[in-house]
Amino acid sequence: MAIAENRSRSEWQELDRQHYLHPFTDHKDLGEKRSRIITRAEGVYIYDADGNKILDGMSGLWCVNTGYGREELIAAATNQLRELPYYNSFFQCAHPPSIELSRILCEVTPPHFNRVFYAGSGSESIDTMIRMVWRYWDLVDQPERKIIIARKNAYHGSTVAGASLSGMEPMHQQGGILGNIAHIDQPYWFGSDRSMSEDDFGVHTARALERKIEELGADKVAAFVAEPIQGAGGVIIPPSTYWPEIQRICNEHGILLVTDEVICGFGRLGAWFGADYYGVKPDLMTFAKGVTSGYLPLGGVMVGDRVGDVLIDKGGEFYHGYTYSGHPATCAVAIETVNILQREKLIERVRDDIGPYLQKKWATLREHPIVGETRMVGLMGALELVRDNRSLERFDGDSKAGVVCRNFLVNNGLVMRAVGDTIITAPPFTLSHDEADELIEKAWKCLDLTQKALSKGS
Ligand code: PXG
Repeated sequence: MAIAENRSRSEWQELDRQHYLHPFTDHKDLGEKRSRIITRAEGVYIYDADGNKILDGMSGLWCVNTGYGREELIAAATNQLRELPYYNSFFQCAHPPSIELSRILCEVTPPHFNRVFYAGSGSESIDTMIRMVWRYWDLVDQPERKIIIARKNAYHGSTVAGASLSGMEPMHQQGGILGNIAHIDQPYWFGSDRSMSEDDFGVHTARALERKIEELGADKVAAFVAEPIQGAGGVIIPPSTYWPEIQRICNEHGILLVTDEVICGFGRLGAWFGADYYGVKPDLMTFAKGVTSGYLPLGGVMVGDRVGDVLIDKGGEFYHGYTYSGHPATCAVAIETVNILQREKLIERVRDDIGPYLQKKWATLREHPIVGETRMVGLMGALELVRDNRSLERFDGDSKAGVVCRNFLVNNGLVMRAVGDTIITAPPFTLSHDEADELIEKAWKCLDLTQKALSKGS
């Protein structure tokens, strides 16, 4: 049964304005503009309270990877809620869904991952990971190794630890940021002065890690944490030289390597994890979002043997955990999500079929007069808006080209996100070829509208 179906769109908007504080939202501004009320979804489409059908080019928020309306996931949740809606896994208790999911996750991750710790979200996974990293170094008698290095413009969540580790200046300016965290530049070639080749730039930006380690002292550095491809920061795809150099540096200095797989994990790049795609061997991997296809909230940390063996052999009790660590219904949905990915070969589909299909079409957008670069790996892509696609001159910040384009997109039935003047997309793995064509046609049309609107304004 839908909730209070009889309210009109404007009633919902008014109640929303009065009572509901949204994430990352300016409420004065929202109060004037009003929210778009999304009422239902099916396949790769969402529907709003006015009946508009909108192609979801963001899979919700990078999570509904197997698409909306999945009866198998709904059944997995309801069956589990009926059988055992909740029990904790503190005090030497466990239940079949959390144990079974643990087994499955250790099977789909690289062989050195044999243990998992559950959380309720990506941010909680990051907090868990940081506490684990510090605990590890204490247990191996190097307690002075405390500093965690992350990257500018990274997004790792918005709890105190998540916001601290994230490299987002506006978040840091609002205070409450932890110590023992340092940031280095991101491997954003298009955003650089482009005086280096992409390959040289990849090595150069990876070596920023080495320079930072030398500056801080290797004996003070605990870990390096990075998204395989930065998501919320604008789909920053590193040059192919980047990750091998990062791996070398972490190995040489003995520091832990952590990949934040909250977006890249569970198939987004056409491989199970970003670490698989780039051929790196992280010690820990954080995950959330795609593990349940977004149907219920679940996150966690995959613990590699280097850390796991020490935690267990020497660690005693780890004073950490959440009420909802390993929640039975979320674990049941995650098990079924992995089943769907395997049964329907959706990750292979991203790698061999819809991924290459959309990538090829996406690349044609580069011909549009206001597109300076297109890039996409698997089903995770971005395009850069520029004033002129030959000189690559960027719009000035005041023109808000990204926001203008994003608004045209949603009003024309396609959700993509704007990060500054970068337009990003991450559609569900079930996107058909026709739906991919629709995405590209709508994108082209909205680029035209954006170009017209901005040339009028200038
Ligand atoms: N790590 C990464 C890589 C993420 O993308 C988190 C951690 C935190 O997850 P939770 O579940 O605590 O939100 C994220 C979340 C955006 C956007 O605008 C991206 C995220 C969240 C909200 C908005 O692209 N990613």
